[in-house]
Amino acid sequence: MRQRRRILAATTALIAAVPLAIAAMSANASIPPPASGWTQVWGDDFNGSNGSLPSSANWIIDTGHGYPGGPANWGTGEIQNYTNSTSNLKLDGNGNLRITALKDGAGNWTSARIETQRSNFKPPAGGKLAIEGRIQMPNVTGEAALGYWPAFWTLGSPYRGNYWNWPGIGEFDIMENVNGLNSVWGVLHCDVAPGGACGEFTGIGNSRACPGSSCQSAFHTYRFEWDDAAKTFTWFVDGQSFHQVTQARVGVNVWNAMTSHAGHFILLNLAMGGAFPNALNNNQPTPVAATQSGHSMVVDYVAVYSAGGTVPTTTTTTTTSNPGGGGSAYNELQAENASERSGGSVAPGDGGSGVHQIANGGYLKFSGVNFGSGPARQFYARVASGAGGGVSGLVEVRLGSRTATPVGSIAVGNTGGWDAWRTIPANISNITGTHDVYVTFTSGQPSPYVSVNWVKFGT
Ligand SMILES: [Ca+2]
Ligand SMILES: [Ca+2]
Repeated sequence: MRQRRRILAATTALIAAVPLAIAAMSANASIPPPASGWTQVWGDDFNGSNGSLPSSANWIIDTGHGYPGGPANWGTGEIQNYTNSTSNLKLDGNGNLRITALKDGAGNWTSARIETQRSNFKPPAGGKLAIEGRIQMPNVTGEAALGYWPAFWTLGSPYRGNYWNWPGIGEFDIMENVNGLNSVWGVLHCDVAPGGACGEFTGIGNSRACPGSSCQSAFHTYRFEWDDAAKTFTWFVDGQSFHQVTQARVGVNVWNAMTSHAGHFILLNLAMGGAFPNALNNNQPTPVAATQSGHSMVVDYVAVYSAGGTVPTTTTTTTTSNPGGGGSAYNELQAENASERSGGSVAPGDGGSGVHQIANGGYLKFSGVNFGSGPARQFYARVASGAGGGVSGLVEVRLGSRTATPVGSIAVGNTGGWDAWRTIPANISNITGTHDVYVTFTSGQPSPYVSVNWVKFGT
């Protein structure tokens, strides 16, 4: 499986020199409710008494040095023995799972690895799936951290019981980290190895430092979104997107091989040693004599959410009556009454109704809008956004065609929630006469980022 990683962040070893005095945040009381438009489909909050094992209804505990009949050392070169001992794997009584790596007097390492009983996590056709975990990496850095390799990831269901069909069945590394570096790696493994569409054994990855507090000193939220409509995989840390792979990049056949089976299962493990930590230790073996025993990966929750799925949001075109058609540019043009609409869905809000949760590629058309002699110099949009941190996009105005050059635009990020409505103005060049007005939605990421109640113009 996960073999070798690209060496993207060797220089981040310098972070070990920074004092790490920030206290770890405590566990959440519960799995957070889904964002608007999403439904929680599975989760484990790891509540239970101190010293108990995680729920056997949810999790399989992997033990030893590999699956029976599978690759040695779990296919990665990691050296630890996985056990089901509560010294290595337990609930802490405060709502967290703790996986702890331990070295015994003879120098042998033990740790733990679990995987979900369910192996059918996938988005509804045309919808989205999000896999999210709130995790604190082992709180150890520098030489004492060499060889630590915590991971939160998935494998395609056909891997279970076969063990030799990697990477064609797909592997999504939602969070990986080695050697106590302040970095999260997100990686896709696919197709064949070595080489192939994902450039194995490296995979298609990216990394970044954790926002705010380091990955080691605090909990962070790691999220992976699989969008079956947009055909994208997107990686987030604390709501900030840092990696995306599109179907176009790997090709339809490779994409289908990792998405058209029953789905994926989710894994949590804390490995010691192996190809990835060794690669970031100047290709020298890890762990080393100075590697400290007893540090834990702490997991507050793992949750799986889904959204949409009946109709791909970016290809839905609805023709409606248009009370504003032929009307004045200076009255509110109601989004829900647009002559044409692509994306989002009509729903109540802001004391009326609007088109909610529009993503990249959506648009609204208002036919025959009369600007008179104006001239109009202002554009206003009544919008709300509950988009995650770092998620944003543009609301653009175009005349005559939805591919015309925009005459004005508004950048929209989180307004404080999907019910937090604001009127945002933008300057536009002088407009007179009668035009078909297109309001278009453009973003570099696939998540819905804006709801619109109405738009209007001013002089
Ligand atoms: Ca919890
Ligand atoms: Ca409205």
